[in-house]
Amino acid sequence: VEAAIPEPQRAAWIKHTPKPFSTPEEFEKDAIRHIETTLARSMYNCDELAAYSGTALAFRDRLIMSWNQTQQQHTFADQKRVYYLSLEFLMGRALDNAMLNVGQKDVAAKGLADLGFRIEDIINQEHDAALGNGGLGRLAACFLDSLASLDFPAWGYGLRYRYGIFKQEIIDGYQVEVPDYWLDFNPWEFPRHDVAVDIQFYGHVNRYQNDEGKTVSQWEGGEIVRAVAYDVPVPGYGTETTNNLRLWSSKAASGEFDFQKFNSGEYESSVADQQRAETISAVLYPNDNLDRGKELRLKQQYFWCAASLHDIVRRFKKGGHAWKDFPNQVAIQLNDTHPTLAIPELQRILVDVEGLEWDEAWIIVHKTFSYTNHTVLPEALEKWSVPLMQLLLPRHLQIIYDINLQFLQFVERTFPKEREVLSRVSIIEESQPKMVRMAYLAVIGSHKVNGVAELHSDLIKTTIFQDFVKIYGPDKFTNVTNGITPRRWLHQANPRLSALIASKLGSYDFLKDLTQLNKVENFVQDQEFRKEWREIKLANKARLAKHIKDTTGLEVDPKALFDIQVKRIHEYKRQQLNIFGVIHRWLALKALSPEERKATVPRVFIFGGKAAPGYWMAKTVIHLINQVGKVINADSDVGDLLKVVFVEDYNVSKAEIIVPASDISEHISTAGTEASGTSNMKFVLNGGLIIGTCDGANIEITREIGENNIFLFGNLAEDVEELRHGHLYGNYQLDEGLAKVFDEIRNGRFGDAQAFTALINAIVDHGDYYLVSDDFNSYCKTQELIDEAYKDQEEWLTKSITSVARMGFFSSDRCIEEYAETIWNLEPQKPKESAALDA
Ligand code: 6GP
Repeated sequence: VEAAIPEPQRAAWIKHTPKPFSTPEEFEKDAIRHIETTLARSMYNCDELAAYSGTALAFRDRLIMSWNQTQQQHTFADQKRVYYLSLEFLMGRALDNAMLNVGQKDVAAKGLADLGFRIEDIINQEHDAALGNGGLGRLAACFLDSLASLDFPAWGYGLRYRYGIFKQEIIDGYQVEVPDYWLDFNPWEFPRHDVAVDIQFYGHVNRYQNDEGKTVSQWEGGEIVRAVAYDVPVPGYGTETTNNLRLWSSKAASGEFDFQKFNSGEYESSVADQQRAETISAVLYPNDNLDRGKELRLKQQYFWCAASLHDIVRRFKKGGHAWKDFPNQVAIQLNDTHPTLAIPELQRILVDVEGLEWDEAWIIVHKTFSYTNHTVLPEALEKWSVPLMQLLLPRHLQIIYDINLQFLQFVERTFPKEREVLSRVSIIEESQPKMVRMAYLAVIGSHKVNGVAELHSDLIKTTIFQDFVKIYGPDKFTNVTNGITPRRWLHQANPRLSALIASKLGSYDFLKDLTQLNKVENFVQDQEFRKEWREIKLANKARLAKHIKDTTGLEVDPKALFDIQVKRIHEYKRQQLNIFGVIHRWLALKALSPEERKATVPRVFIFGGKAAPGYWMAKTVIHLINQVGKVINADSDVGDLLKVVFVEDYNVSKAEIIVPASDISEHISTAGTEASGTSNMKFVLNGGLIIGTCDGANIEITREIGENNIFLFGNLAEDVEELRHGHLYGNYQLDEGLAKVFDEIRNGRFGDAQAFTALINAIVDHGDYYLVSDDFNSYCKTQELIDEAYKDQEEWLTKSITSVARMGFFSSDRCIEEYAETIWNLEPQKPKESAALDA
């Protein structure tokens, strides 16, 4: 308040407050000013990167104005906010999204054309913000878009990694990881050097009596690292609301370097301190659905949780409310268990720092937090070793022990006769060394726990959290099926389809209420509409074919059936099933006469995705795909009837090209392993059909679009356990077709057979945990059905249109409304002036 401009002088301020541009000329003025002054370039020195930078800065100015307005309004309204804590935000590019969300893309296109640039080229200059691995991180990004578009007072909190997920290069068929220098120029962030929090590590706990004779604990000594905030504006679509994503960056607490050390000649060690501090936010761990238990990762987690909570508590205290009101002002959503340390940290702040009694603090904590589980895979469930936590966070470990003690006493009172339950549900696993089970801590410290698709939410109740359902009752556990933002995944990625739909529905309102897509079904027999739909798909395939040609040199025919599997490479996602199927198809094709071959449907199999650098089996799958591609693509027997492509460095901006270009996409995880999947939703929303197992959200997609519009195959989740048991203890029978595929690989058809031994042995010798052989026949048969179905192009088109029309449920807006109502108890805060919806 002391920093406010005095009343009499405010008129001058208001007069000169920048006005957002709304014509091409005004846009050009802003962009050119930035190019000339912020970038110190001229018209003789303005390449596409400079034009991108100027454009981005002009849009950033617009966003920051609505950001200021939104934040002021939210502070003034003093109502509940939600904080989404996620170690990953896979945002992708920001410019196209910003232009569309503020409704000024046409203006910018015209302005850029006046200056001699094509807007697509300018958009392509931007580096993806790749601060995530896969589904979990992209979901967080879709949620931010929905939260802003629906005017919810919401902040994201994450880490500002200096290096995002590595860039993938394919060299001689192998994945090679290259660092991602995305921060070289990033116009979308605002450093807030005034928002810094000192974070403590190591040290010891002191217990003493305070003046009132109460025993209190104090965490003392150790090391301090500074967290500095970087803010990224998140614009809503068709609204003035611009929310904030706050990313923390680590710095040495002594500032640039320790001047005392410097002055005493210890220059090197003062620089080393600086570097050690910066290491905390240096890299994103490149594991998807896998926990590695590395010390630096625990440091990242605490650093980010502590900085975020400090910020949240500071904002709460400014409102002057009583502590018991904290859960009425603050909801904190834990995106998987990565931010679980926020639970003991809030308890520590309330008890040790603010002096609340343990029990009243715990009520506040428990009402504030809720937790989303994203996986049942055992290798992904986080556990931290007790000795490591004792060293790094001694006070938190005590608090966790106290939480556990209270919880176990409660369980004992409730189930006095079932003593074995106690060791099963204890937060501390009695192993060597002892481990802290983070998922249990998250369940105990939250008022709601949700899974991300119906099957998954049922599974967590009967497997990993079974005992907790008994203890707390079923109401604590709920489902919120994932969703995707139609702004990025339809409007931005597939502008022609979005425009076609808008032309029939009369407006772009469906982008804010995706259920309106159901009206598309009225046009399914409209010949003109069908023709355009088909042309758009073909054009999208041609765009992808061009990308493939430019990046790999391979020519593929856009008229062929495009069959796409893009996602992280993982044994449970079964890219190996797909590539074995390709080999099977190739063998079948070669066995046909040239005449018979002519009657078959040409297919292009397109793969993409990163393997975790230490995940050897996943890397072997990438190698096999590339080796198979090399052989098949050069085989004149099959020619254009079969092609295999691996698209390098799959990321969000590549997905925007790939997703609209599918005829079929593959979502073929072993039943019960894929929590939800979200790319399945993206592909169907863009008029592609899917082949999939009865897993994750595939099941709900089927329910919405109808069984006739999806190609399901394979064993059901309920049968998986028995099948696995049979593999180990019964008489294991390898599928015949698959056996022939393995023979080819073993015979060296695809290069050094040794390279693929482990992949085959996992199936034939080690129990085929992912049921590749069990599902192989059903998979191949279903692929044949797809060939047949594709021959009837009219029927295929009907399926495509009908499916899109029925996808309204899968908007992340629906998903966020569910969280707001059933978990956060959160109301939107409409901006005072709202922008009109606009392309
Ligand atoms: C993923 C799940 O594997 C995917 O099925 C789901 O759609 C996505 O989360 C969003 O809910 N999980 C992860 O990426 C992960 O690392 C720990 O979970």
